[in-house]
Amino acid sequence: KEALRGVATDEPAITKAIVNHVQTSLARQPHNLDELGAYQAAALSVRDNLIVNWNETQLHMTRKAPKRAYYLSLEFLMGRTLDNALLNLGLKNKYSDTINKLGFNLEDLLDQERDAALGNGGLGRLAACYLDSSASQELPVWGYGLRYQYGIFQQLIAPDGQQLEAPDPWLQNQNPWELPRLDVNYEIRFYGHSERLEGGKAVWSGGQEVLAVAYDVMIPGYETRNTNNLRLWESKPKRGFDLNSFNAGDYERAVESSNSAAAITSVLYPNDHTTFGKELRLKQQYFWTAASLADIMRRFKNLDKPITEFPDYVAIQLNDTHPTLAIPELMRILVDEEDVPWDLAWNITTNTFFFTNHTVLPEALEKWPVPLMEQLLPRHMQIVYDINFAFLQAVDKKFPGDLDKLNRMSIIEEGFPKQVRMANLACIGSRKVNGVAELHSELVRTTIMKDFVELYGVSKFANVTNGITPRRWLDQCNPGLSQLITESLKIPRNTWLKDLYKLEGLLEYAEDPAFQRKWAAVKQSNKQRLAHYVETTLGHKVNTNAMFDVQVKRLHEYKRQSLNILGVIHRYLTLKAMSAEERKKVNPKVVFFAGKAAPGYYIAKLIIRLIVNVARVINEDPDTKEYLTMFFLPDYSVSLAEVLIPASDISQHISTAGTEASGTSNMKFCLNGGLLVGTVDGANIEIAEEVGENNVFFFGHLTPAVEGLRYQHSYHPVPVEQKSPALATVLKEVSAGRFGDPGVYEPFLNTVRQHDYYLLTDDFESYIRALSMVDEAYQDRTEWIKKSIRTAAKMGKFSSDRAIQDYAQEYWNIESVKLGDVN
Ligand code: 26Q
Repeated sequence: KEALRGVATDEPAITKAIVNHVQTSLARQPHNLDELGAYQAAALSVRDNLIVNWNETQLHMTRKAPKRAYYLSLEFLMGRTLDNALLNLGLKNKYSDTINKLGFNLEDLLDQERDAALGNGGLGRLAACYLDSSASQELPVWGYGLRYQYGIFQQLIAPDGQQLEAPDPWLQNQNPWELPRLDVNYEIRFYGHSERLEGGKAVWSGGQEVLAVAYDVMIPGYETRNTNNLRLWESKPKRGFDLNSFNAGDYERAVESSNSAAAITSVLYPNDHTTFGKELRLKQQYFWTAASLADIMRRFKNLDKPITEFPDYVAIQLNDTHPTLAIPELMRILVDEEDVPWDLAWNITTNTFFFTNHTVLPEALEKWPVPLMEQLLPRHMQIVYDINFAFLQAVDKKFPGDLDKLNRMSIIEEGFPKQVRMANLACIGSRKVNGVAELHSELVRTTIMKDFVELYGVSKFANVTNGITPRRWLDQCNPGLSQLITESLKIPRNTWLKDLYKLEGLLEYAEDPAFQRKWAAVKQSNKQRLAHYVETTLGHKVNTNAMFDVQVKRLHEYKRQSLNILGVIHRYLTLKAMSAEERKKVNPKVVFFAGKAAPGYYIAKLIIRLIVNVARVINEDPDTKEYLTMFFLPDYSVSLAEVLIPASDISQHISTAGTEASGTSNMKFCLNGGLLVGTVDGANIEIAEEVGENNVFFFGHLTPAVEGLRYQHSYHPVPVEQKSPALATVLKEVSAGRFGDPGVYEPFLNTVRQHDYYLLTDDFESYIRALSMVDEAYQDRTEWIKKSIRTAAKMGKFSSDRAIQDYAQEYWNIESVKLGDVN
C-alpha cells in the first residue's frame, strides 16, 4: 500500500529511490559519489516521501475546509531538516542501514546539510518549534515568512578576537526541502498615491509593483502523515526589464527595477531588538504581510462564504509587531477591494488577529517614522489615521479629558518625526494579546500595556508560556538519553514524545543507582561528543571530567554574558591566588560561550572580544589550566546547539530581572538534564516551580527592585569598590591590560562603572555565591545526578505541544484534522 502511494519505506525501495536520484536528479555515477552527493540523493528520496504526505494533507484540508490558523513570522530558524524528517517519518533506522550498505554513514551525511538559519534567535526558533508541534498534533496551521537569499550571517573570529561577519549563502546547493510554486504569485505595490473616494474607500495607484512568488516548505508531523506547509515569499521584478529605458539605451536604468525588487528578500536583518527606520526592512514587512493576506483571502474566497464569516475560517497570529501591517492591509482589502463598510471591516479584522509580544524593553518596541510610512504605504497611513481617530474617540469617551492617556495610547507618537507605534496598533487591531512567560505577561499588563488593560479589561491580555519541541530537543539531539528514557519508562518512545508529562515517570528511578549510572554515562558521552567538536574546530583538547558550564544565546547587554565573563575572571584570579595544594581541591570547570552580536552593536562585540582574549590567557596559564578553561565557539547555530545542549552540566540564564521575556534554551538544557543557574526572570521562574527551587541555582535582585536600583545609580551612585570589592579587582585587572591591550575594553568597563543599567554591580556578589553553591553541589556527584534526573523529569510543561494546544483552544479556536489511515 505504501508503494502504491509512491512512498519508499522498506530497504529495497529506499535503495532504489536513492540510486535513482543519484543517476537522474543529480546526473552522477553511483560509484564515485562523495558525501555531499549521497546526502543530496538521500534527501531527495525523503523529499519524495514528504511530498506525497504533503499533497494528501493539502487536498484533505481543502476538502474538509476547517478553520485554519496562520503563523506570521519574519523568522523561522529551522536548522537542518533531514534528521528531523527521518525521525518524524519513523524511517531513521531503515535509512541508516540502507546508507551503510551503500557505503556511507548516515551521521556523516546529516552533517553535509546546511542549516536553514532564517532567524536571529529565540523568536525565530520558537516559530520553528511551533510548526513542528502543529503538524505533530494534526492542526491546520500554516506558517508564512520570507525566503531570504542570505540567512543570519556567518560569524568568524579575527585573530584579535573581534567578530567578523560573512554572508550565509545557504541556497548555494539546491534546497531539497522547498517546492517552488512559480504559479502562486501576487503583485505587491509600494509608493504611489492614494485617493479617497466616497464612503471611506480609496484608490491606491502608481508607484512600484513587485512580484511575490511562493516557495513551500514541507513540515512533517511526528508519527503522522499530516504534513503542514510553511510558505515563504520571494520577491521578483514584475517585469524583468523596463523596455522603454532599454530601448533608449539606458541599460543600467533598465535593470535597476529588477535589482531593487530582488533586494527585498535578499537578506535577513541581523538585529534583534533594534534598528527601526530602515526603509528596506519596512518593505520586507509589507511585502510579506501583503502577499500572505492576499493568499489567505484567495483561499477563503474559494470557500464561497459570506465575508462576515472570515474570522470563522481564519485566525492569524502575529509573531511580535513585525507583521502588524497585516492589520491595515486587511482593512484595505476589505474596504477598498471587497466593498465592506468600515465598521464591519473593523469587526472582521479585530476578530481575526492575535498578537504575541516578546519584549518589554522600551528601546525594543517597534516604531516607524510617519514620513517613511506615508511615502512607502500612503493608503495604509490613511487607514492607520482612521483607526487611530476612532480609537482615541473611544478612549476619550471612557476617560474624558485625560490628555496624557490619549498621548500614551495613540498609535502616533508626537515628535520630530512623528512615529507609528506598532505595538499599539497590534494591540488595538487584535482579539487577544499574549506574553511568553507568566512574569513577562504580567509585565506586559502592568507596564507597556497598562492603559490598554484599563480600556479593554484584563481578559484581552493573557499568557502562553513558550515551549520547545521534544522531538528535536531531546530525541534528535540526544539519542542516548531518549533511548534510556524509553527503556526505563517502559512505554513506547512515541508515547512520551507526544505527551511530555510522561517524563515524570523517571522520578521513581532517581534513587536507583543503576539508573543513575546510565544517566551519568549518557551525559559523559555527550560531553565527549562536544569535546570532539571543540578539538576538530578549535584544535583544543577539552577535559571531559570537568564540569561543563554553558552560556549560549545572542550577545546582549541585558542577557549579561558580561556577568559571566567577569565571573570567570574572578574565578581565575582566585585560582591564581591559591597554593598548588589548595587548587587540587577545586573542581575543574570548562566554560563555553557562543552567540552572535548584531553587526552594529559595539558593546556586544566588545564583550565577545573580551571573552576570546580572556580565554587565550587562561587556557595557556600552566598554574590554572587544569582547573579552568574557557572557549568561545564561533558561529552559534541550531546544529551547534544540538551538540552543546546535551553536554551541559549547568547552563546560565542570567538576564537582569524583568528583561528576558521567556528564554527557551533554558528549557532545552533542563530537558537534557543540565541544571540551571539563573536570575528570577522569564521562564526560569516557571522551570523552578516545576523542578523545585532546590534543583536550580537562583541569584540576584528581583524585578520589583530593579527600578529603584537604577534610580540609585543615577542619583546616588556608589563606587564599585564599595559594592563589590571582588568586582572592582576584576575590572581593574581588565583595565590594566592583563587580557591584552589596556584601553580596548574601557567603553564596556565604563558601562559597568558608570550607569550600570543592567545591574552587574548589584548582582555580582550573589552571582559568585550561586556559582560556589554549584561547585559545592557538584562535589556530591550522586546528589547532582539525582537533581539532573528530577529536572528532566519535570519538563513536561515546556513541550511546545502544550503551548500550541493553548493557542489552538484559547485563541484560534481550531481543531485537529487527521488524515485517514492508509490501511
Ligand atoms: C525588529 C525591527 C527591526 C529590525 C529587527 C527587529 C527584531 C528582530 C528580531 C526585533 C526582535 C527580534 C527578536 C526577538 C527575540 O528573539 N525575542 C526573544 O523571543 C523569545 C521567544 O519568545 C523569548 O524566549 C526571548 O526571551 C526573547 O528575547
